[in-house]
Amino acid sequence: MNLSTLFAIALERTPDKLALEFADPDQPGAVERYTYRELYAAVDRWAGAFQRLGLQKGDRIAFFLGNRPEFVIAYLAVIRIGGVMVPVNLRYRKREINHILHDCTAKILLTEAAQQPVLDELEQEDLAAVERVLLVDEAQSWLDDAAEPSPVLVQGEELALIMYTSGTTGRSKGAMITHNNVLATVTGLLSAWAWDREDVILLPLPLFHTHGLMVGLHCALAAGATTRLRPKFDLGETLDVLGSGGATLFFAVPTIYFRLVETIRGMDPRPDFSRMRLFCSGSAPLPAETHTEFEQLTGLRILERYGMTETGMNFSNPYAGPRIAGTVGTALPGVFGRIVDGQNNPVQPGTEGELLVRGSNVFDGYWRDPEKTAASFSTDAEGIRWFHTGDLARQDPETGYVTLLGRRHELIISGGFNIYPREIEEMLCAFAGVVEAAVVGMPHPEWGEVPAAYLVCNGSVDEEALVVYCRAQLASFKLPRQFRYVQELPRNAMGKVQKHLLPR
Ligand code: MCA
Ligand code: AMP
Repeated sequence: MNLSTLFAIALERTPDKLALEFADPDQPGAVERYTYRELYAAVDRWAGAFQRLGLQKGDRIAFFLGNRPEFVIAYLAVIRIGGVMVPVNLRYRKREINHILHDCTAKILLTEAAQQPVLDELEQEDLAAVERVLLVDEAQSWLDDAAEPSPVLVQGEELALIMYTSGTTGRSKGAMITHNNVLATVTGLLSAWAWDREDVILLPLPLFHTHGLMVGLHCALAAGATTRLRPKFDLGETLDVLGSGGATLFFAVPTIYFRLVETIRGMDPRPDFSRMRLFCSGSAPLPAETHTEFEQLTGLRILERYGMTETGMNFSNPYAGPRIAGTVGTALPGVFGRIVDGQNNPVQPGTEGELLVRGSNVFDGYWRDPEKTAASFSTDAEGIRWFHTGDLARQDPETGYVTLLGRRHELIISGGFNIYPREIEEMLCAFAGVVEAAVVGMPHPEWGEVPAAYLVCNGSVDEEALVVYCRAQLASFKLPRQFRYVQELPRNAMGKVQKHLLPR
């Protein structure tokens, strides 16, 4: 079994059912719709075209593409012929894109005309490994109606995706995700959340990340449900669609629930979400106040779950049982979790430790990085290999539910996007006058956390120029929201910066 064979089930059972609807709230009236039959007919054409353009089994194709039907069609075409899709965060700039294109040696860069300003920044050197840059807006020139794709045998253990995660060492690393990994997460979620072909999901989350792609799109396609894809989250349209019975499912990050609560609180009458059967939250901790107020305002209790790029989904509150605020519930079907101490020995329920997971959902390792791969796994006394999530957790002795307490590493999560301080610190230290930098996450009601930078400078630093410099080098969500100037950074006897002593 591979992903394409799983998705083919819906095509066989309900070919004329609506698979995908795409609408851009900024362009009212322009709606694109595809039944399953139409969707997979387009997938065939694109798969044949990619083969003619030289994409072979195992080749990487980077997607620098917004949410749109062509993203879905091209992705399904790529995995159908054994290609490996490498999604790139649309907010990334030249330096971040360059790293990914070089690291995965992408043969093709698939993008769109709307990204032209960023494409213009890319130089020959950035695209050295790339044989072709294709704009989906010009697809008609390379698609051929007549050509059928040649069949390719794709095994479950072969790669479907390389997804780049923010790196603790400053540069992101590619998580190798196989067809089997995705199949494990998708089949686990289909049963855990009772997906049904009558479901309709409103999906404004970016398809370049696990939440939108794996949890949203994959499950909908596998269930034979309908996806109402949007280019981005739009508060007004979301309330219109969900409040008029236009969806049964909505998945979002806490920042989006925060915005929904802020708005619904002032609405009279309140929106009618009676057709909705499931609101899910993940990617960052959902504050208990948001969870509680959402229920007070709507009568519906959000289901919080926990996942990672490297593992897909791991834990979930129950669909049918009690959903407890501040917890991520229990392990999903096929996933095993264990909380350990510093020596990797399991701790008693109620005790804090690092959460390890294993299961078919867990990725193969980091692309061309056996050292980081080895450092992320450990083997227990029975010879079983566990992945170290880096998340600190505690299991409730009564309910068995797990609460996440923080992270072993310094990851900052802002609005569901990950930021590693080290990457920003290295950038800041390369700026004239900055001697040392420490970046920390400041609590923020809407974004969860935002980065702030403590700087030790040699003389005065032109902050305006520093901001312009950061904007040119970093995705905008990584930009420090505050710069604080200090004489020195607090250090311990070993000389290591004590970030917890820096005021937040
Ligand atoms: C946008 N901005 C942000 C963020 N998003 N700043 C901090 N954190 C963010 N997440 C900034 C932009 O850079 C811009 O700054 C300004 O806000 C307005 O941008 P805009 O695009 O209009 O923002 P928005 O549309 O309001 O976006 C907010 C959002 C979006 C809808 C919450 O960030 C989003 O879709 N987040 C979801 C991310 C996601 O899917 N994560 C899942 C990862 P300026 O004006 O200065 O340029 S997968 C994962 O974590 C695991 C596996 C899991 O468990 O799911
Ligand atoms: P990423 O590598 O971008 O996929 O982010 C994965 C990280 O997001 C996890 O290791 C957690 O730290 C965090 N995360 C995901 N879901 C939750 C959640 N429900 N509560 C708290 N943190 C979460």
